[in-house]
Amino acid sequence: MAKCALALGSNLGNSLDTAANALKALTNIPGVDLIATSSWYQTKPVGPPQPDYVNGCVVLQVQQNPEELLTILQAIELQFGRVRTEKWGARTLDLDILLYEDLVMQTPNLTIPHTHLRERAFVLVPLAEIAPNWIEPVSKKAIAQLAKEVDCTGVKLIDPNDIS
Ligand code: 5RZ
Ligand code: CA
Ligand code: CA
Repeated sequence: MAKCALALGSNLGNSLDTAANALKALTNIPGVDLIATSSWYQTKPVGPPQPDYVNGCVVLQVQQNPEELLTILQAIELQFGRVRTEKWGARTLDLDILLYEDLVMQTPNLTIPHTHLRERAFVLVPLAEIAPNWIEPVSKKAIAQLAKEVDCTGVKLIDPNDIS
């Protein structure tokens, strides 16, 4: 079994519902166990102008290798209506592998740790909630430390009372 961290993002449709349902779909996959779930955050878009995102992170124990996991994540994205248009455009669901054990790998369709992990507050803030001491293997810094080093304005906790 391998420990891995994923990011969830959505900024089209009912993003909170989508994120919560995508999480359920993930945990229903054989060989995937949910270890921890972050709060949900409303975040300002980074990149091209588009609606605000809902972002969150999870830590999983998985039997799948990174390539197998990526295939599963892409199938769930499609199941939730993801349509590939422009790069970095708005999407109903985005599932990214952030970390996989202490693995560093780069293939044409998968980079671990995720390319944007070290500089994106919309990923680091939720991840620091559930994996503060996980060492990011490229910078060799803890997630909590990386989260301290980025500008977190634009990343707002969604009050759980507003969800249920
Ligand atoms: C960042 C793309 C800088 C281009 C990116 C999300 C440039 C996002 C998300 C929020 C994207 C990206 C990929 N903004 N922007 N949450 N995804 N808040 O990170 O999940 S597009 Br230049
Ligand atoms: Ca992403
Ligand atoms: Ca993605």
